[in-house]
Amino acid sequence: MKVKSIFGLIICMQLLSGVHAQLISCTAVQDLNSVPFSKNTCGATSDNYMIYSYDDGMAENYCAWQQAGNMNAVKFILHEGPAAIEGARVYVGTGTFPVGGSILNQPFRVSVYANDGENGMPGSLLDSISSLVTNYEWVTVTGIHAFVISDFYIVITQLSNGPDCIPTGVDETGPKANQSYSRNIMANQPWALSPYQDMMINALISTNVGIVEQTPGDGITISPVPADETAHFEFPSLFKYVSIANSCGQNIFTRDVSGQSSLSVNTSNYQAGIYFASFTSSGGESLVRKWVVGH
Ligand SMILES: [Ca+2]
Repeated sequence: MKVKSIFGLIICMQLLSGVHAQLISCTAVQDLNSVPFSKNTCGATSDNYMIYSYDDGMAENYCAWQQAGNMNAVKFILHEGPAAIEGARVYVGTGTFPVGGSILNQPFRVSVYANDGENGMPGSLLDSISSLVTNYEWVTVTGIHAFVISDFYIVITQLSNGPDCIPTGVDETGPKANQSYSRNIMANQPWALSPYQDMMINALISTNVGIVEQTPGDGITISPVPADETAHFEFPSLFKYVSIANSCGQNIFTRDVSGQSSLSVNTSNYQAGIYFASFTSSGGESLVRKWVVGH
């Protein structure tokens, strides 16, 4: 199954030069990209990750902030969770925008945020890395290690003032995904849907998601295997929350376990199948374990 989808992704890359209609068949073989959206493209540039994108690869416009510190983001819908985010890429064009500016070697930051902020906006910071505009067109940044179990944001923070700053390409070809958001943090404004759609910010998602089923020594056990009426979780008392997501990445259970080292969950109403348990510390760090319910 994995091999099949990788082949599909490579074919998609070859089609990126223009035959957009055929990209739909590519999205069908890649579950993460199964958005009912014909422009949603995917491609593989290495054996280790695939590109999750809402743009058609060609910029009709660009945007950039006047002030460093401000942010642009694309929200990615996670259809098959969870996923490991390895990095991001952003289309910066060929140096024609911002007019009068110089974009090469300008600093920016790539961050992955969970969608747990107010109104589903970016909330918890999952990982972040700083980089420079090393080249024209697509600038790829790896070194991110974020594990997501629901929709997430890739945020580009501008770290230099315009016009000498990173621009973000805008794909104005319809239909639009309208998944692009902006935040003028220097003016203390909240996240809002951007007037610029669709920003050419892509997520790099691992193709070999390593869900650790049992890691000796981390003190987490989930029993029995499979769980029937009840699942019993044991874990170090350092965790604040235990949450459970179904195989679609939807959170179906969260419990504050401060000071506890075990938890029993009634699973009699759970459909048989794969689930993910997240053990989250007060600092926001999570361990995720795959487990199974069978009746
Ligand atoms: Ca376009």
